[in-house]
Amino acid sequence: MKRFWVLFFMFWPLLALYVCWVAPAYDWWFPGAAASPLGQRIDDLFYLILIITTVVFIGTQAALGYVLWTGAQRSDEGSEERAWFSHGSHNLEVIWTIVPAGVLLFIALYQMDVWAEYRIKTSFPEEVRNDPIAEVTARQFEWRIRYPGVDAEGNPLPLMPDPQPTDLYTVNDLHVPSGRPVMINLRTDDVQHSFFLPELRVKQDAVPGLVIPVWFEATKSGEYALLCAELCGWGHYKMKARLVAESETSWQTWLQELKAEQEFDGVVETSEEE
Ligand SMILES: [Cu+2]
Repeated sequence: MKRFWVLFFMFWPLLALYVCWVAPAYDWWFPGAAASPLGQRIDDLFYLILIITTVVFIGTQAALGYVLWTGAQRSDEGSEERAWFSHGSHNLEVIWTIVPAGVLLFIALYQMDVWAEYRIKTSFPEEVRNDPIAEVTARQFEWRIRYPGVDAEGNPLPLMPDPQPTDLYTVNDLHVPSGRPVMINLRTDDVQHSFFLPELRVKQDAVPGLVIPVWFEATKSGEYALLCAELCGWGHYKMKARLVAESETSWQTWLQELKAEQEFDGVVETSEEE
């Protein structure tokens, strides 16, 4: 019976390993490869930590299995003692404190560059640091996007902190050029939300009272999900928008179309006489 329990408790970690092993083949994994260069580096960090924790997990589970197995054997020998008592090992304790502390310190230092590039404005790509492409305002339950418009010659205007008459607006539809970094200013009108681009590995809380710069780069043109990752009320589930990354020219064209649509006064002139 004791062996049954030994095998029972050894079965679960083995099952966990098996599930991890087959998960990618069944798509129980990331939503595809990272669609941004920084996202790729974030994935690399994730895999590094996954490898470290897997090695530790297998090691500790194997040690646990060994102790269970030998412990079960011991009480079968008919000895008086029902268990083997230990008061611990000072040396072992020192080792398993210092080794994880070292590993944690290594991870903390190793990920600093990626973190800085992701979050600290002075480490953002220089070309976008002071040039937000749009302002994204979360509210219950949608994303409102404000673009600085274009001037009469079609040149893009800079984004002003306050709304301008030339601004262009969309809801739940963020368009950006692909293949280069872009920065948005993130705000919220009401409660806390979270700007989440899973394919690009971008997630940033929108905090009342703050304007938070967020940058990203879509490697390829395409349509990506833009979700809210902070439970923000009853309609949180429907705070789903899209990010459209497109070539510089088609993005410019889209802006022009948006401008024309927004400036359309509803009057259609016809050439017919009388
Ligand atoms: Cu939300």
